[in-house]
Amino acid sequence: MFTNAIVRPPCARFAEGLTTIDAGAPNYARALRQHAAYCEALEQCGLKLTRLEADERYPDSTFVEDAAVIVRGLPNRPTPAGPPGRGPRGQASVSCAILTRPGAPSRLGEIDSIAEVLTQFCPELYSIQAPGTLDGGDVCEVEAHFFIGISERTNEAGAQQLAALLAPYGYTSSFIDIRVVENILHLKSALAYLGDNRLVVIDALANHEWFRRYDLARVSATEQYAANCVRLNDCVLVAAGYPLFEKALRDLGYETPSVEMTEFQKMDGGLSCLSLRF
Ligand code: CIR
Repeated sequence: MFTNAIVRPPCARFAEGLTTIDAGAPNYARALRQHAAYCEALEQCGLKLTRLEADERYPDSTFVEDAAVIVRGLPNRPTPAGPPGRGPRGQASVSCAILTRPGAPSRLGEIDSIAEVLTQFCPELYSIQAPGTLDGGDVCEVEAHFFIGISERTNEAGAQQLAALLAPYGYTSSFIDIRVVENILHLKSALAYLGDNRLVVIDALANHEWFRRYDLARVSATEQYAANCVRLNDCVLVAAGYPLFEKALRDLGYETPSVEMTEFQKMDGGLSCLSLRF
């Protein structure tokens, strides 16, 4: 159950952000429209939004997911700070947040404003320390387990620090090296958890030993971008334009609202990275 999300629109310098995609510059006006539609979709899925102002200092700052990992309380599990992590309506509440240390130097400064807003929601805040690096896009929460991608952005020191911070809250972690997988910036470009023991995974990672115990919804190479989807309460929010994957999800019984992501895709951004959800 998710009740909240933090979002930030792209800034006017959005096109100056990092990208490995050769699809031309994003159209800023269209990016703003797509972001507005994304926010509306989150609200339709029942989330209350905290909207940060665009930050002109950091062209990639709309990708807020990379700046923090929000840790929700596990049912019936006391947190290190005290009582079990349950919110007022029985939903999982936030136990702590871990501020990341993005692997791209141009993004390091994004953390400060995220730290500020997270103090409103999180009883404890921790930080990844040098020489560790970690991008939130490499962190995939699956019930009481976290898959952490080792990537061009997240190094082993960062992954190990995150695992150590999560352990007292009852979470186990495992590391998945995605540096060998082509065209994948972050682990969550290739993996999503839908609940009910079901993972969405790209074909190239589907045979990984860690995923054997899950039901897999596989995404073919032609629709790889669609793997970055988000389960939000009764819905799975997907990127528009991937009919095979959308149909597969519908056949599994999910509602699949979709949003246009073309301008974010040009900047290597996926659907999940535009929000921090809790
Ligand atoms: C970057 O390269 O850092 C941004 N242009 C895109 C980050 C996308 N983040 C994500 O998928 N979690």
